[in-house]
Amino acid sequence: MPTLHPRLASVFDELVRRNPGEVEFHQAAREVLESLGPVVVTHPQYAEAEIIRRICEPERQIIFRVPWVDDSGQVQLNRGFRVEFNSALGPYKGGLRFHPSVYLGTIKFLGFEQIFKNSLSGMPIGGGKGGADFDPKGRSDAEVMRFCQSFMTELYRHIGEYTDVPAGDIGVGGRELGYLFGQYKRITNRYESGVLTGKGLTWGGSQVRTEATGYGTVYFAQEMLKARDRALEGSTAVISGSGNVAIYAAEKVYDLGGTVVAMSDSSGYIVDPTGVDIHLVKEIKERRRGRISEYTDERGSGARFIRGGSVWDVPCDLALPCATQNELSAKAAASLIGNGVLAVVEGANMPCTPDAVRAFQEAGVAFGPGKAANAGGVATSALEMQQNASRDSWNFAYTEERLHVIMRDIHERCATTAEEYGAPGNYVVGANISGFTKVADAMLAFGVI
Ligand code: NDP
Ligand code: 2IT
Repeated sequence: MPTLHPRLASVFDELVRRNPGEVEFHQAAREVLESLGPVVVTHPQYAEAEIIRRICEPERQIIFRVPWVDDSGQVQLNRGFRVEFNSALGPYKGGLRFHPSVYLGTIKFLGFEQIFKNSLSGMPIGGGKGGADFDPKGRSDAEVMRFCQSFMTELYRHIGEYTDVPAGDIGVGGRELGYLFGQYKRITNRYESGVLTGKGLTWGGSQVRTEATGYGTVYFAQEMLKARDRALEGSTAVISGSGNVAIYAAEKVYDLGGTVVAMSDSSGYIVDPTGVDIHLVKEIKERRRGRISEYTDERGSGARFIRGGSVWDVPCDLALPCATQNELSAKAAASLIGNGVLAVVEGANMPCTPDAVRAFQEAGVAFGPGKAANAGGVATSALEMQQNASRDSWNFAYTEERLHVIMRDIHERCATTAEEYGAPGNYVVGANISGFTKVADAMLAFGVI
């Protein structure tokens, strides 16, 4: 593990002591602190004003009970969270995750990442994240609706267009956002479109928001490859996950002339050497809420399903982890490197372990961290807020072009900052320093609050 500047080491020690057991939060914070060494030297004012310590402490953390009744009449109980991490640049902004593994440490790591990602996006949004340890798998629509209504019955008092604007994440898509928005509107008696993003197109949503994270990740990958005189056209890609981010990343890989050879879900992965049929994946995962294993039954012809195992054993030029945190280990990195991968670009949040990231960097593989590469989702959420505020709606082509420009700008910001701080080509350093300094300058301007 790289050593930390002494000033940052004491911040990290304090963070571990104050947040015991929250290992993902420790991991996300450590990565940012490792990048900030040169900033402490060039900008002593940040450390003097304790900006780095303050940025590691959420402004507010809300934990609440979510009781609901299942289809058999049984009372169920979940725990809900909203961590309002930093509002220096705008209202707290970040998704809601519904997954049985969610605990405070998950939401804190995601909220922490979100501060720097949102800053880097160039949009006026702060950082936050929320969710619950609710498992939507196997639940009926009516059960998901009752859960969402109960969740919003507490959450509504903490959010608002100028305060905190949630959206989707794992387990939260169009269906859940519909139930959440409906309940917010009912409780508050306000049609406050800007309170949530990722809304349906007929009730205040933005074109391209559904596609934005996946499309943006691939636009970012395209810029990374261009910077190395390589092209996405003609390349093969392996994508983990088969949810929102993975599906639209795959769609954009095809749009730009590449081929997706493998995708996965939590039970295993499919390999289709002639190219994964993304229409079939959409039908199975989006429409039927089925399992990726169903793909081979319907596709036939050479496609295989491997239960368990690692999707990263499939040789490819481009690896796009789009499922969940720490899904790509050092062992998986060694396998990808051995098979000649050119670039690894994170569609998910923190999917590569620190050892895996180091292995890619040491092997000279281009590595795009999630807080830069997947920022297209939240950036398009900010475009949705902009449309809601002006009661306008833009067409698909215009909105996608805005997203494309945003992703090129983020790439440029990361590359320039990395170079400025003596780490050319290191997008982790570029993203962390660039994201941090903007927030830190705003916090300095506000004084000690
Ligand atoms: P979805 O719920 O749509 O899809 C998640 C996918 O990842 C599914 O295929 C799921 O498989 C798989 N997955 C989830 N948890 C695990 C796990 N513990 N182990 C193995 N596989 C898992 O979520 P999204 O596509 O929205 O999110 C994917 C990632 O992208 C997350 O890290 C999220 O934070 C990040 N992200 C999402 C954004 C968005 O706009 N939605 C924006 C930026 C980042 P299964 O169905 O079997 O559970
Ligand atoms: O991790 C993320 O950036 C998201 N889940 C999207 C957040 C948002 O507010 O659109």
